[in-house]
Amino acid sequence: MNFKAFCVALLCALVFLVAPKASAQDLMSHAPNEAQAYIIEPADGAILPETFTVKFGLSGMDLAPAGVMQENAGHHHLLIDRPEFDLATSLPSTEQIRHFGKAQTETQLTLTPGKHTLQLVLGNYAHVPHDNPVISEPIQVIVE
Ligand SMILES: [Cu+2]
Repeated sequence: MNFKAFCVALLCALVFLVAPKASAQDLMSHAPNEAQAYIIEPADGAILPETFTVKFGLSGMDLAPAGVMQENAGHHHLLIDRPEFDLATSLPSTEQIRHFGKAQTETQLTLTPGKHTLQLVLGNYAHVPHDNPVISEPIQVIVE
């Protein structure tokens, strides 16, 4: 390694060491009190085929794709069968926590027959729920 490369490597190491680590708190966004997420479709208690459409509603805020830092905005996450999650950090992407990071307003969902619970939670550009969490009422559906 020549001297210049050594200096660059040393500088990189220093920057890495002293750079403040972003905490979840820093990544949180504020949501207005009147903001509401809600499931437009299906209706609570609906009896559905295995594949059905879920339509997402949002009022008092705007939709923005993941990665786009915009005030009073976020993207939907569909919670299936009440997964546990932390309101103070980025939502993981799992079978039970589906991200709609392109700011989609609906999806086609396929679930196994039986009772299922659906709920929406808005996340900001970094997939973190807002500090005034925007969470819909859960609905229950029966898949036949
Ligand atoms: Cu997300």
